[in-house]
Amino acid sequence: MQRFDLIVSNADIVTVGGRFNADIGVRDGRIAALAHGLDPALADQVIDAAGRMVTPGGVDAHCHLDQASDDGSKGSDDFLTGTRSAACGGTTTVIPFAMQFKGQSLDEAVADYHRRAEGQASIDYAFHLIISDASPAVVKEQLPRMVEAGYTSFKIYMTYESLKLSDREILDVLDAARTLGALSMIHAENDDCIAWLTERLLAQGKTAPRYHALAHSAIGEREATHRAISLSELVDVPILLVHVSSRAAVEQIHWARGQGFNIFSETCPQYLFLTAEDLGIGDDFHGAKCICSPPPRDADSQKAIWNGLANGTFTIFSSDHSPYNFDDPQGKKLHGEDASFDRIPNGIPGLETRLSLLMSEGVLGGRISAERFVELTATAPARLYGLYPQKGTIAVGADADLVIWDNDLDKTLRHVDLHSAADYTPYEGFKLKAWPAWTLSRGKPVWAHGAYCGTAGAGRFLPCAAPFPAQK
Ligand code: DUC
Ligand code: ZN
Ligand code: ZN
Repeated sequence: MQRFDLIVSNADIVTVGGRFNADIGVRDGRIAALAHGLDPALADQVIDAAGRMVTPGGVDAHCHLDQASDDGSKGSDDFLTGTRSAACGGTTTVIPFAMQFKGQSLDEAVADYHRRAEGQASIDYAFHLIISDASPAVVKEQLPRMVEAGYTSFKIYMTYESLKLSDREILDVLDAARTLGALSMIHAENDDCIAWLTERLLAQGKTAPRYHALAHSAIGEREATHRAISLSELVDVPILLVHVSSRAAVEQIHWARGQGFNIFSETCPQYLFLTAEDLGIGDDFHGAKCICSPPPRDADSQKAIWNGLANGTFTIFSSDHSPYNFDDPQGKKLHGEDASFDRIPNGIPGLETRLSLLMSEGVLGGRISAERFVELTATAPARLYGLYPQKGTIAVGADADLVIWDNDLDKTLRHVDLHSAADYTPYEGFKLKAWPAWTLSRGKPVWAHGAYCGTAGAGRFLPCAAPFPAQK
């Protein structure tokens, strides 16, 4: 008779392939049995799911934790506080970035981020690389070594002075990704459009946070999205467009899919639940709380993003968690409260609230199915980044990363109830119908009875497999 460390009984299990009721037997951190009527006497611990929905632990494939900067700013969350807040919101795997400074080797960048995560993370983690220096040594010698070692996705910026690559450099990185079977993630905004619009707005005295949304226009996002698609077509390699915010960009992706191009795309909660109006009225500096790039758009774009989630245009749903404290001289007030919008650090918190917002408004709001929720938040990111089936599903042999949901809540989202080190949430006062009752990371509770119960250092590094066949 096989014994279990844990049985989660009477679970309404949701996977991409369907929904079924069963007990989940867990041994040594993995799912060892999915069956009806597992004998509770065979387990050290039993959690009665009481017919509640159980989904795979969330895989948040876009978050910035303890990311270095060269301008004196400092993000709120390190690996301790970021993974803690992720766990409390139902996420059990994060993929933050190992960022390369220009002139730095990828080996140094990766070693630096391993040091930052060591002993801190309470859930499992992998790394994407940010490539800001596409020199031949990096592209030809270092990238192959990195892919071999389990870093199989690269973020490429088309904007931000210290990070952006030229189209020529992007082609070089895409070509390397093709040869290695890796995935390039592209931040698509037209840098010259942003610079030109910013200069004009500032010259007109339009400096308040809300002008950030005008400087980062949907037209610039559409153009860069189309250009990224064209570069991917030229090299004949898949790409992922990250944090898609506007109807105009969604239409480009839809078009590219129609052409048969291998284009993946990601969107984030801020493009469903915020608009440019959240960047403030008049000169109100509080609008800085919602400054991120691309910025939240309008109701029409929100509708296009919801449609894209429902109809399959989007592959994954991530947070782009990149918090800066509002009341902090290293955060949103880096250059004081009178700073022009272009000097305010970009990014907002979202790791902890990603799943509950989408469960509440997407699944319980009748916009997407529970199966699609699982696909967007866990299965597809695990597949795309080479972590499936260890992560992203509920199946025998998979890690026992599970969320047991309370789905009949009438809860108000409050920053004081969250576990990130960020000093605000952009979703203050939002109504939620759902929140995890339990989050289990490899069979161990990290969130239960309304409290964090994880352990710093329990999270393991996950080397990723290359998601695509290598091409000559
Ligand atoms: N934009 C990014 O590209 N990354 C982090 C945060 C942001 O706003
Ligand atoms: Zn980005
Ligand atoms: Zn980001």
